Amino acid sequence: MSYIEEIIARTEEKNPAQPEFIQAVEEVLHSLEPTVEKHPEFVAAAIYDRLVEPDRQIIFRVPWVDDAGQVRVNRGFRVQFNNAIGPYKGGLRFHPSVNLGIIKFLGFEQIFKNSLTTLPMGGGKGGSDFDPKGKSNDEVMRFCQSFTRELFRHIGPDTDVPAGDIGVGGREIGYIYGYYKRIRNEHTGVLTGKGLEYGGSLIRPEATGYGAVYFAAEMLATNDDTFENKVVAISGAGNVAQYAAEKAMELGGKVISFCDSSGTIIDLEGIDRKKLEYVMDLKNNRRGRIGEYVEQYPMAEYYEGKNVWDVIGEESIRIDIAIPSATENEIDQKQAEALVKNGMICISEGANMPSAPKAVDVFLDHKIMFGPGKAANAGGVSVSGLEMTQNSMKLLWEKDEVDNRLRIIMKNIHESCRDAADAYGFERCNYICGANIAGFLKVAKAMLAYGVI
Ligand code: NDP
Ligand code: 2IT
Repeated sequence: MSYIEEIIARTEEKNPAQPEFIQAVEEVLHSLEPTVEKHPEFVAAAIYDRLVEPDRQIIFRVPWVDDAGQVRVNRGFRVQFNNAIGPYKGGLRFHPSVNLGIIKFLGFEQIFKNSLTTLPMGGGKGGSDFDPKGKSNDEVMRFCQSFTRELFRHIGPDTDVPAGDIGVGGREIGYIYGYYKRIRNEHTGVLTGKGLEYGGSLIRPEATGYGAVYFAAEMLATNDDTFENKVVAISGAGNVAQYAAEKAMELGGKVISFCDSSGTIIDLEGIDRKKLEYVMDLKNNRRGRIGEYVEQYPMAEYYEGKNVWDVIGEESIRIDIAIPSATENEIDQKQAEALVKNGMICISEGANMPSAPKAVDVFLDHKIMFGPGKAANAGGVSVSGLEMTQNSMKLLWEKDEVDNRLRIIMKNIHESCRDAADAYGFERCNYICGANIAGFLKVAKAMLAYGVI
């Protein structure tokens, strides 16, 4: 058994029933194999063992009262994984599937993602098994206030700075920030993704989706190719999916899909600006289901209970580019094979870990340009970092300033993935190992500098 395999085995033994966390650890550590030989000092200081053990895992009760006056209880989490290169930073996810293993997988990924951005941010993640779907605004507010009643003591602008993720958008950040401000009597940059009126940054809502498209454009450019006239399949219909669609369209791509947990819509005529505005209003204001799209646009097709990748395979729909933007493990091996068969040349992961390990193997075997989540979706946390900078300076940058910085960051992330893959002898399209190694080295060197702490 190699040194890395021993660490993976120990991590599995210590963290039973956390399959997503183990999946993320395996993927990262396997690609770090070549660093073991090059850096005996990392082994001597047990950097790899220390990396898979979070600094701190906080679990708490979140009681709240629903509109019928009934007391409900959810579970809250904040995992502060690693703050070697900056304060803990990462989103909050509200979804019924949330458990400790999922938050740990997300927090672990965040360490390397945040390192890749070049900004000083450590890795963390939090959330709750609360389901915002079907809840009134008042119920969401009461839940957020109860959640913050415990979270507030663990976070701070120089300690840990949460943001949004699945189920946590502008509305939830407003409630959490407002309550934090009230109980701390402080107006600081303790959260990102804030409203523009109270310390938010322009381009933060757009950043993850735009960034995933910028990363895809960088990959395509290595083959002198662009988004022009490409058929683009996008999954999800939330924050990341909406803005990935907007930017892909702007660059000349034809976006044909969205999905939510109820089903998928395929619009082979292409989703234009007006149709996207309909989806944004449906999802962000009316909080409806994506199936309603076909009532407005009957030329589109709705597939109940299926995700985008099922439909593309079953209906043999030709696509060029995929931007999975819903959730982890949404693409399995069979679906990956169908995507390759249907002509896909490039995939940029807007979501965290959307491709299951066997799906990733299919993409690499077929030399598909593959942008792994921790590189491709780093635009969101990058602009969160820029929001923190603006909060510290107590000013607001203009839209173009933030967007240009985002573009440069995504270009630099693409370059550092390629350079690290080259330096460690991986194939050119293997951005995965490049991302893991480049993200890891900075964190490992910082940990080494601190001694054993
Ligand atoms: P949203 O809550 O805005 O949207 C999530 C979308 O994905 C919804 O359409 C939702 O459908 C669908 N979805 C979520 N879970 C499932 C599931 N289990 N099965 C099927 N569909 C599902 O979240 P975001 O757009 O913010 O996040 C999407 C992905 O991007 C996540 O993986 C997140 O971790 C990642 N990400 C987000 C960033 C951000 O800045 N927001 C930054 C980097 C990564 P439904 O409404 O039916 O639940
Ligand atoms: O997964 C992610 O990078 C996010 N949900 C965004 C985190 C952040 O702090 O902006």
